Amino acid sequence: MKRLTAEDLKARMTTYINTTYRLDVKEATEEEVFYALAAVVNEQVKPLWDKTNERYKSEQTRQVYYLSMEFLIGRLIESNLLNLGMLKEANQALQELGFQAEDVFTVEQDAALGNGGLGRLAACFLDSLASLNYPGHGYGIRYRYGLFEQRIIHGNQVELPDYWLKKPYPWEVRREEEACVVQFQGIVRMHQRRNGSLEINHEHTDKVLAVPYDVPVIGYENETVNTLRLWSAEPVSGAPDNSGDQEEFYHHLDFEHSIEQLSGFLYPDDSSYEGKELRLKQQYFLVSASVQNMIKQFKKNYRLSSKHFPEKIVIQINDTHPSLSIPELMRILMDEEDLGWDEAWEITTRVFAYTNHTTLSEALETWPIAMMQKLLPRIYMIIDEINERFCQGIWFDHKEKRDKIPELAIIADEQVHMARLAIVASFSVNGVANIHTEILKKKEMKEFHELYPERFNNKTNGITHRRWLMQVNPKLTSLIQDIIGDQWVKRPKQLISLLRFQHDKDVLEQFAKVKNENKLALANFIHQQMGITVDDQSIFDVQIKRLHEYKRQLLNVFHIIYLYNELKENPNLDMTPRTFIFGAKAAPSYHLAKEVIKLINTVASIVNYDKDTKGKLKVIFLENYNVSLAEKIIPAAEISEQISTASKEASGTGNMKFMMNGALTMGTMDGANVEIYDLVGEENMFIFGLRAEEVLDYYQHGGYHARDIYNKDDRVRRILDQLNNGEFGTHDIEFKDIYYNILYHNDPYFVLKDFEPYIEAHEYAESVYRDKMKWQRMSLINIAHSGKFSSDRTIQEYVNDIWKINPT
Ligand code: B1N
Repeated sequence: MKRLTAEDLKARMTTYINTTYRLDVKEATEEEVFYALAAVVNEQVKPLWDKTNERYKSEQTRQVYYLSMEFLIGRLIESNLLNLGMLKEANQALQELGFQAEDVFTVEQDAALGNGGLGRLAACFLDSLASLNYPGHGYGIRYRYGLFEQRIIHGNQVELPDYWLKKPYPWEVRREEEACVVQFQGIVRMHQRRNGSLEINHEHTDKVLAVPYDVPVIGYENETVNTLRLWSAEPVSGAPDNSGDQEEFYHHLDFEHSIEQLSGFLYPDDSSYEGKELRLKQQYFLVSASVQNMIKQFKKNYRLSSKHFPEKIVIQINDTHPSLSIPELMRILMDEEDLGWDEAWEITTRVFAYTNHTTLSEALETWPIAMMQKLLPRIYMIIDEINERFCQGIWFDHKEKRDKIPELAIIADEQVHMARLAIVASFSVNGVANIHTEILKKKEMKEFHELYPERFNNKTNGITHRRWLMQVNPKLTSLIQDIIGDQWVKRPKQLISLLRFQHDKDVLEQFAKVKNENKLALANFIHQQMGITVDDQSIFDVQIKRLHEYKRQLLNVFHIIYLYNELKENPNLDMTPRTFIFGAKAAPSYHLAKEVIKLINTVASIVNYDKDTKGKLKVIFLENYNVSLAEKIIPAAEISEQISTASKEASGTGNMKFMMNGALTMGTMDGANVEIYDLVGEENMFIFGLRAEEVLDYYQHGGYHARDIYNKDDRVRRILDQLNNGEFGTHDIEFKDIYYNILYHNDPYFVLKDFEPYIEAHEYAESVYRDKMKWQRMSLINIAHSGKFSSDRTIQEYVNDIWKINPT
């Protein structure tokens, strides 16, 4: 495929604008130019997409499907152009046509079909699969409303609906011919056939049409274009029959009315769940449509019987959210393909692999039996049978575990335990960072690990270096290319060659210059957004992620309040100026998280306008944190705050993005921070605080008393009292809930316990920062080791150990 030059791009965009809008380019708006550019991209992509599909079909390729309730893809224009090898050319073309590239790119709405790390990981994985020429596709939901838009009003988070499809989404293609019907509720009848087998009839169901919209996933400078298939819920055609039972008729009307809710909005909970029936419906809608579609394509394209399914298909389920795909495949194999239980089970357990993303108890999905039985009667019967056979198996074949059945059973205490179902039916169970997988094996899933040790494995997360280095940080990218060439683009581990320059003062200065330019760009953006001037010579200290108690934004704020108090006592304090930058959305129902957002904003409004802190402290809360905002902030960051309570953050992926862009990690020994530490060593990051074993030990045996720290440490007492007695606050603003949570609920995330070590780590960081060359050397060492965290490495491990697919 020929790459387009800037001239080609200009010519094609011009033609598009002339013919579609009947305008001269000069008269076109940014929006029209954006659609023209997207159309040119799509024109390039179409033949590659068709060819990729034909290839998979003609070679009967083994394929992986990544099943996920979330794909946090953000904008695609730049990454599509980058992967097609035309990003620089497009920038030039736009400029020559008289447009600011950035203004054109930002016409595209972020596709915020995810909450945070889990959804963004799915998006990075798709990019790596295509870029490594692997046959791998995503199945998800085309939510009409993505993650809410956040406004900060008087310091409070306010949520607005994210109607991202207002304008046409240029990357999707509706594929009505691939639509299928998903059924809910109804009555299950069994008939004995003459040969003794059972015939299952599922009748009087509520039917929903699942219509797919396909988004191309373009590989980096190769000819692979895979598919992200997103399902939209629509009524099945045909007017309801009003001639019979009136009650049934009104039930039907009621149901019709509720259909659009199925793909209506994304639940805004990250690492926690609300056991809402609509969410369960969404999950079944996704998996039923997806599994039906896989089987249909498999039969049509490969012309094999269903017993060959596991040879050609592997399904990775992204946490338990799509785990109903397991009984759904059983249902189709038995009720529609007429296989017996044993055959169906043999096939199913060779197809599924399950990734666990969290050990937080509030995120573990369980559904009430009654809810599932009513909504999905046939699916519930199958889960019940899986459970029955599983428990029997333990009773007879694992006598030593008989007393553990209550904690192993899939159905127990009136609930269906989805993680247990996923483990029992999958041939692979993986965690997302070493420490997380070890905790699964030794604690959370200990009993299952003892039953099935061979199923457990680790796959440390990754991020696509194409988006998170090459696209977001072109200056750093070209500097790296000038110094070590571009082998690392295809083999990111080659970034390690940068180590040879760690003592080259000239090189270090060039890195410092790039960072400064990126800081200046962010400072300008902040000024334009908020009207606040930040000192581009100050340390840019950044914490951007979902707001959650375990992520401990509160610890960060306590540090800031501490610095503020110090400066108030001694305005002449010799201190390197700091800018603390936050971005965070809180789940709308998460009260304490919202209080922390308010606290950050309140502290900001005090600190930013106090004469005693002028020039030394600034606090910036950027509203509506999303993928596009992360892309602006990360290249400018110097300190990356990764300060979760040890053992709580399964992996983290922001930590990797910052490292790759030269920020130094201020972090606990948690998630993938541990693996950053293993690579760069303690001298090249700032590690502090309790270790995971200590935290787990406190939870198990007690022995932590937050109040003792409050009593002993004046700095801590001062801060907490300020929260309690309304000192931070003008009129009605106080933070008693935070105060009570720490002192009366014994500080469940160890904020006070880690306060002092955190302050010390910051003091040390500040002292290092004074030595510019030392800081730059540490930064370069981090970039050099960041290649491990390319999702290309992660995907290669999934391929080798789990998926066993081949590149094409
Ligand atoms: O998944 C990321 C990890 O890097 C993070 O450490 C982890 O917190 C995150 C229920 C979740 N775990 N669980 C969720 C999201 C939505 C939801 O409804 C749970 N997200 C994570 C990628 O592995």
